[in-house]
Amino acid sequence: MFNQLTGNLEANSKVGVILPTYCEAQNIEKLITEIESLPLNKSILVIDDYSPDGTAQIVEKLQKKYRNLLLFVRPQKSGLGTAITDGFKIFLSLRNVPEYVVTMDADYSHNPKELPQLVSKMSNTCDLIIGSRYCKGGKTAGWSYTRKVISRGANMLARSLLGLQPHDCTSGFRCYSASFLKNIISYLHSHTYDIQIETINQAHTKGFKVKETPILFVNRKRGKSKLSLVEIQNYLSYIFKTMALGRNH
Ligand SMILES: Nc1nc2c(ncn2[C@@H]2O[C@H](COP(=O)(O)OP(=O)(O)OP(=O)(O)O)[C@@H](O)[C@H]2O)c(=O)[nH]1
Ligand SMILES: [Mg+2]
Repeated sequence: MFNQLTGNLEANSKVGVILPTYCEAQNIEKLITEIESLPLNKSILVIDDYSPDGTAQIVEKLQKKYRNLLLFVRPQKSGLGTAITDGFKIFLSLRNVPEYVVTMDADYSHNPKELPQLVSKMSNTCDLIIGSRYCKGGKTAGWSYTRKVISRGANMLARSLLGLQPHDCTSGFRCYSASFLKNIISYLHSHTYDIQIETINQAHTKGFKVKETPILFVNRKRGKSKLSLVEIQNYLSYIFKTMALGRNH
């Protein structure tokens, strides 16, 4: 199913880290190096959409150095939602499934130094920890006024129209338990940024516990944002479809 997957598939890691990438050549090497240096038993999985800037080639070079670095290259840009879902499927299909799966952006908006803290908040009573910009102690830095309004508006809609509880429903810096992912994987259909609310929605529907922990989100310094009108439209259409059809559709 995942023919284009390379790297050591026999690793026995506690944490699987998914890095979705589209044109992150300016960020990816430093980010992987920094995650590798963390005191955590982890594997890293880059899901790249054939980035024309050579992101995947940089990862291939790093695979010679890091045995726990996996790479899955898809033939074209296919959306953040399907990238994350493919990442979940890959980790769940390994012989040694990691106990936890972390997702984070590859543009340095999420600080890898906060990753161990995120994982440490997981417990028997929690299945999803959201690195939150909007709970007490969370922050964003470097965003334009428009970007802040988009993010706040997206959260306001998810909370008020879908009844989701977290203060930050759209953050991509998260830690999931593998048992929760096994339970919801066949229900995930999001193509783009709506994946972030679809997973929370699934947790609420199926009675899994979601918590937040504060993070500092810093606007990307290198490379371009991939958030476009199409992504915003997809996000809104997920919300309205869920309202119309109910949570279980
Ligand atoms: N594989 C894959 N990765 C994607 C796709 N779209 C976005 N990404 C990655 O997902 C992460 C988040 O995308 P960003 O462009 O940073 O989106 P954002 O953080 O909402 O927007 P900014 O705040 O403007 O950076 C980054 O690591 C991107 O490279 C996609 O279609 N395919
Ligand atoms: Mg970003």
